[in-house]
Amino acid sequence: MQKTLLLSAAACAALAVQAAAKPNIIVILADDLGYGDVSAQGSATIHTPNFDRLANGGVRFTQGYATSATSTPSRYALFTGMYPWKNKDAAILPGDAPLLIKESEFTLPRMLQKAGYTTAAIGKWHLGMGTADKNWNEEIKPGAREIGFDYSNLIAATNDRTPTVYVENGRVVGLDPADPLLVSYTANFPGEPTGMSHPQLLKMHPAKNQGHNHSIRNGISRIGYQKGGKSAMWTDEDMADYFTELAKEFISGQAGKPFFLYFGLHQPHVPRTPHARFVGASGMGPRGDAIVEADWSVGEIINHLEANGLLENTLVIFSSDNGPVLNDGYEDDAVEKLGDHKPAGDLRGGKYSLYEAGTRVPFFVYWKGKIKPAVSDALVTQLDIMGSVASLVGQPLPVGLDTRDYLKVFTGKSKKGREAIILEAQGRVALRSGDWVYIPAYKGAERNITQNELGNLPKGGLFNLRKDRSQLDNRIEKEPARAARMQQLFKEMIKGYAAQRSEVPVSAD
Ligand code: NG6
Ligand code: CA
Repeated sequence: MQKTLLLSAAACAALAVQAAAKPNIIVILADDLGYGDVSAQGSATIHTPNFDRLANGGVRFTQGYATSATSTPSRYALFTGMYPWKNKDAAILPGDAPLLIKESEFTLPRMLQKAGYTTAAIGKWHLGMGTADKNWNEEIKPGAREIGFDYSNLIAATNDRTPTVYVENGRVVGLDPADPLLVSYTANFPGEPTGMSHPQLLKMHPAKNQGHNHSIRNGISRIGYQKGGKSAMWTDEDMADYFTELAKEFISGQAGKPFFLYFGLHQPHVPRTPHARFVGASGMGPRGDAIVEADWSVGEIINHLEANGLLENTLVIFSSDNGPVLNDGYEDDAVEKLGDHKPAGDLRGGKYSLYEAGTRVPFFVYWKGKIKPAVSDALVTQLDIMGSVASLVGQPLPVGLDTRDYLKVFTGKSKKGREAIILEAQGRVALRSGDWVYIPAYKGAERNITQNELGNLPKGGLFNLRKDRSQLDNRIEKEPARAARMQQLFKEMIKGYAAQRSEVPVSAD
């Protein structure tokens, strides 16, 4: 009897060690949240106590980057550890796109499965699912499960794209077989109302010349067409509650086994449709209110971990897939009600941009009791989450990946971040190296339809980000030797890939 007791005590100790060695891992990725959209980053114009809790209680990176200035490529890099500009298909995907990541690819969730983790993807996906000619009324395969997620409940693309349904483990949730769901990105289904033909049905209107005027769901016209599937259609205002509840349920369901949760917030991407209890919360209209709602959602998850005694055994990484944008497709007062708020803080540009605000985003790494609160100026990128997590859980990585191990930097034990990162914005690439960023010469518009500055500079750009955070002093012609050195390094790093998917060719000189 005594022996049994002793054994079980030893077994308990072993389990405790194992649990400590395998912390839960949560990656929360906001959608279009800017560097300045978090009150912990100096803004007195918005109040985000839960983002701040992670920022101030963990390592807050002042130079933390998304891989890209748009969603699909950033998420692709997060899950594959590969630079997205190496894959010409890693660009903003329509809602009916096939799965972008190959089933054979090594992925972050698959690696964690090998390490004994139960894995889940909840929220925004935007990596395609199924085949190109999929039937939405059958099992949609391959999808999140085939690249390593044990559980998934997702929106296929963005909240402004059809189909406006949730897909749980490859099946559209709540579908009535008598009313099949049809989706098209080429033509409307005869007789179906669109934002163009039936503007009187809209409660939120598309912005001029920005599309978003196809099929209507919930008084909001979207990009893309759909028909049927009425019982499965989401209600935008309930989306935050829906996904937050699912995340909490998933966490509760793991009963002490290590888990990995990817939580893709849909805010503050358009259409911005916060639940009624957040309407008016920010004084900035729907964009600010959606941020307050996202902050609530993060608070719910952190509080839930705490209530379940899991906070000290959970590594939480919080970031955004790309920088901010105001008018991204709907007339929602984002510009009109902005007031003094600066979504990008003191950074230049925004979503879609090669200027800093395209990719430099909120980036916080929180682990209660394990990571000391700190502000770090180290250069870090979401690309290295995979390599660092591999190191944390002791899993090997195949050769040839772009991700690297910066676990010490992410956990605040070192301030020696990356030497260099290639940044990407809609196929255009730039080099961040040391204190400097080198932006090759790109033709193309100064701003896109959102009015965000794109970083297309006819002679290229060279900025010292330490001295000139806001990129007001272009040194490209003033420091030719440095420009040449950076251009050389840039060419070496992008060898063989550079021009393959640029809207305008990368200029060689
Ligand atoms: C753009 C959409 C924009 C948004 C973006 C994807 C137009 C004019 N604009 O093409 O509204 O949906 O794609 O955003 O169609 S992302 O954050 O998911 O990358
Ligand atoms: Ca985004």
